[in-house]
Amino acid sequence: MATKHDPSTVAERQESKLKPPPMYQVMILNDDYTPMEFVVSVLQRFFGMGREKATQVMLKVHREGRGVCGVYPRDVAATKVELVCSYSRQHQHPLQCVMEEA
Ligand code: TYC
Repeated sequence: MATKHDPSTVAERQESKLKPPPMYQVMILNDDYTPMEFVVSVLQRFFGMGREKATQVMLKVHREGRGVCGVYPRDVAATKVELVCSYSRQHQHPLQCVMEEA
């Protein structure tokens, strides 16, 4: 067909218009009651950290008040927040987990 667009040209134009999806930092907040060991286990279980990295992040949060556990697309970040909060409540700990746009 003479009027048909060259598909490669169309694809190129669409590609350049698509913005990358916004990313979200998932953070944990310090509190006075959650045991350090529990926080380390959460960072290992839900954020795939090794024990050393998890311990470093936990201590940073303990000293500075908050810290980043990972950066994810919105749905993944929201799911992590829910899982960490419900897991912490199941274990009777007040650990807070939040997300904010990166
Ligand atoms: N501050 C807590 C304690 O002294 C440990 C802790 C670290 C709690 C990080 C929460 O996100 C947190 N037991």
